[in-house]
Amino acid sequence: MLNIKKDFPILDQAVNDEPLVYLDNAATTQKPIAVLDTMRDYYTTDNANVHRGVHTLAERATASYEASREKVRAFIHAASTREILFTKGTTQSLNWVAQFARQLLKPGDEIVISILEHHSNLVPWQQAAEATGALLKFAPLTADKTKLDMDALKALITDKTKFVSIAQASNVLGTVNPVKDIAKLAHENGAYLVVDGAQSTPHMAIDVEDFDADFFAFSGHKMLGPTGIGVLYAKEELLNQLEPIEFGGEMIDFVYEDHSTWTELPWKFEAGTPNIAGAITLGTAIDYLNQIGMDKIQQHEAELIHYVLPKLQDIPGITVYGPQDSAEHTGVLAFNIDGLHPHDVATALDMEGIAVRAGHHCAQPLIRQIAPDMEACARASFYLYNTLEDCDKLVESLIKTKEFFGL
Ligand code: 7TS
Repeated sequence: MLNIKKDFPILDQAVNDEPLVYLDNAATTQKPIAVLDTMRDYYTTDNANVHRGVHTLAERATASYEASREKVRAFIHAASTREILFTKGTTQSLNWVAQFARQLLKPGDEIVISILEHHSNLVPWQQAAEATGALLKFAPLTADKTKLDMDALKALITDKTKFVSIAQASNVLGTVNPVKDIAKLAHENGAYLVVDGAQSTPHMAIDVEDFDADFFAFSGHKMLGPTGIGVLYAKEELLNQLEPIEFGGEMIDFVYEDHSTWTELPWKFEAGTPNIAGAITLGTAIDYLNQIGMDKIQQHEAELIHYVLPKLQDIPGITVYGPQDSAEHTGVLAFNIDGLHPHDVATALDMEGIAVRAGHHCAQPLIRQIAPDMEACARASFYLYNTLEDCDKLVESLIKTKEFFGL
């Protein structure tokens, strides 16, 4: 198992007089020293605007910014850096895709998503459907409400479907959707596949060419990078057809009083001064993950879940959502305890130094189905720096919390 907590200074602190146990990694992750150093070094020695200056600092900043784009390309196995657009994060990436979709959708066209989507992969599609007269359809969960119903999804995708947009990994159920199969279904019906990779890219090896996504979105801050930087991957042939979403500096070739022309990919989509420090620092986060190896990270999380899921299931009155077999479960464990509101669970755990999230997890339609009484749940989400001791602390504290509330 990995033993790398020492690389993450923030984890070495007490919260409410208890050693911090950080289990809110699906919301955002902590940063290793190497990532913190890159941010500081960039502003200390290289800070300049990119793509415009000929002076030395501008050249250094531009070289590092573009080197980071290459690191992202390699990390997700894209064919070309022309396919890698820097954004603020998954939410902006998916909003861009839904804006692009407006350029392609006609009244009567269909968009297929699923009921387990994060609001970021739902609300932009509602808006696109409303603006274009397209119809938004939802693939349901299986009858046991533990995962996406692939048969139902298959039946929903027809030659009317123009976009299928699905999370590769759920931020609540802890499931992984078979995006390669879904890409095939979409493409057989002439639709584009959009993949929300926010919860998968930090945790497993990604190969966009292998699963043949047309668009792929993820956030830097969920994979040890800073906030405010994310990525939209899109196939080059598609980006060549699409018009930019935002206009201004950086993205133009020639500007006249009555019209303008656009520069080449990928810069045609990156209007204005980008998040240079964020992009460069994301590159260091990718280096850090690569040094450990995505397969090892996935294995580490699998071992944690294999250890902790049965212990949680043994606590009387607890319901853990998603698959009940640890082999099918990612490092996201959403749960409720009978008779306790999840906010009380999260507050009680915080008193023990444990950080978990409680609420609807930006997936209200899903939560209404899996936890109709509470319309909320608690969620412990694990990452590469978590340990078996963290798992033990969670289980002990949940038992203590139940005793405290007389349950
Ligand atoms: N898609 C999924 C599947 C997510 O889990 C999240 C964030 C997003 C999109 C949006 O990412 P952002 O970086 O643009 O905010 N999920 C969560 C979560 O589960 N708890 O806090 C944020």
